[in-house]
Amino acid sequence: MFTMTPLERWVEAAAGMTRPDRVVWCDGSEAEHHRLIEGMLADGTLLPMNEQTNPNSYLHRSDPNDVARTEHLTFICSRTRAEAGPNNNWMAPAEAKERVGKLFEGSMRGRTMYVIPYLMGAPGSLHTKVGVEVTDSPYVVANMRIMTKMGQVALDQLGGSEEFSPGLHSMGDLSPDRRYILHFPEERLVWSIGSGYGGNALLGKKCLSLRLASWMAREEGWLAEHMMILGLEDPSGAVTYMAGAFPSACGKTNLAMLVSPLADQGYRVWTVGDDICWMRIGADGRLWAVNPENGFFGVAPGTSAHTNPNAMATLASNSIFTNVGLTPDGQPWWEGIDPEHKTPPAGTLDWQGHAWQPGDGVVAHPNSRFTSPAQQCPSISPHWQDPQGVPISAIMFGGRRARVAPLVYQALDWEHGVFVGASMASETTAAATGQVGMTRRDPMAMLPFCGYNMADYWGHWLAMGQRAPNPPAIFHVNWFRKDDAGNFLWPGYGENVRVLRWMLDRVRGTGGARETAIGLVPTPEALDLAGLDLPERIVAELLRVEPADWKHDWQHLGRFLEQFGDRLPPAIRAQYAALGQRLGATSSGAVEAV
Ligand code: OXD
Ligand code: MN
Repeated sequence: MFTMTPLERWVEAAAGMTRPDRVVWCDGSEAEHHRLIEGMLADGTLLPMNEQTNPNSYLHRSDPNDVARTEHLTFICSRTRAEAGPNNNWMAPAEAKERVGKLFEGSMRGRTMYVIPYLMGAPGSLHTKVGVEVTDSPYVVANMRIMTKMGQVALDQLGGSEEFSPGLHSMGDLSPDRRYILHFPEERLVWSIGSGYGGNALLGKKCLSLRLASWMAREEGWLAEHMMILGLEDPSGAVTYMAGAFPSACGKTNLAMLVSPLADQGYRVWTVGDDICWMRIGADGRLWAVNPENGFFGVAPGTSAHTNPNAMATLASNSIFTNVGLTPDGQPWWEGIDPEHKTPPAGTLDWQGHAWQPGDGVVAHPNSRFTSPAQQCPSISPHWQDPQGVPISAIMFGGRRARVAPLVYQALDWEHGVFVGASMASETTAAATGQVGMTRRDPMAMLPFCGYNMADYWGHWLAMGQRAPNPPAIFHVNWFRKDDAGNFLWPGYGENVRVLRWMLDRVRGTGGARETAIGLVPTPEALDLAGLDLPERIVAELLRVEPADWKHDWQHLGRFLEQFGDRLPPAIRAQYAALGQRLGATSSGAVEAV
């Protein structure tokens, strides 16, 4: 007798609620892809690009109301509010299903429902998770085909099992008033309605691989992090892997694809991933990391042959561009794409399709993106899909800090490193809606992505350090320090390899450092700055630790940590107090509460 698999039952229930005209199961094949693209070209969802310069690439313009992740409309629907923590919006699961279920009722009438089985990770790897997204957006299908391993490969891995994470997505009417991105971590379930953009709609990325995965990782004893992963090759040919957490649009992709000015000395960078990193403790006691994604969903503005030649080569074909400008000969255009030309060629259309004139606003939306296959990246590591992952020797935490943080410092040990990650802060960017340039605390760059109470998350990080006999060294970096006139002090981009080199020296037990109140800062001689022409005064400024600024930051941090109350792990509390003591900071109301 015919019995339905758990997946078939779930899909049937989803269709029963949303009432699509047809249901299409995606197999991930070329033929299916072509049919979808043809359909989207015909109805204007996609525009063709220049087949000579950008083969097999398309432009999509999203609704102008739907251009970035919407954190205020994103919820964790765990059974209790305390489980979600002050770092998340929370809705009770029953209330969420009742309220948002009404919006899904019939939301796919007149549309096709696509069923996308996908893998996050390499087929057969212990790290890999199976997801299934149903969506009424063919644009989402085309993006998921680049960003994940989609179709038959995922069905093969799933078999008849119920080990998959279901995600229900509908464009709804795209009104922000009826937009919800809901996560039900106990059911491994996502419901997203009212947005077709990026992390709101490509449910394998932020929703499954970070919010739900962070929850699963705590239960299963691993880490799901918002980190790029790179391999630094040294002159002996050995490759040392490093992971780095930075908030959205702070240069993770550029760092992961860095072109090394020290290549003639034998230092070069291999790309493993640019956004997500899953780490497990290996038999050797080290953390082993995989990038579960299959492509890059990179921020376009600022990307150029100068800032990131590997990204430019990656996006040169088989790519989807969202909300960039379009030149008259069908090429993508964004601010910074051509450092020689600040304005686009005459006749360029802006991201909304209007003819752009000098004096108009931006050509590309500041959060415009390219979606490109990872294997097209010239610097992709030969090990980027190794099922066991790559061993991580160093973890970096970083953000945009115009003033307070030096170029780089090392944490004293794992526990201090977890505190350094918990203290992260950054000036906000266009990756999420809201004001740009405000300093916000963003621990481990996970504030928008941690699927549970962050106090428990720090507790989990601390426990992982106790279980891993050989944990990575932890560093904090800041490429964005400015002088009083507002100029960046550090050239950044490829030159960041000089900081990676110092980290490598430290991992190997060499590399000069001096101990400061916040951690170990390089001595100026310990950084290889040859050929950079940086005046000594600037180097000193880059490495300066200013107690007055840090005292101020410490108080700001205290007010942030205070929200977590009794749930804050004692080790974080102790690290906070110890930092205050080293800074000679006087206690405040906030501090007492911590
Ligand atoms: C992203 C983000 O899209 O962090 O990667 O916003
Ligand atoms: Mn990201």
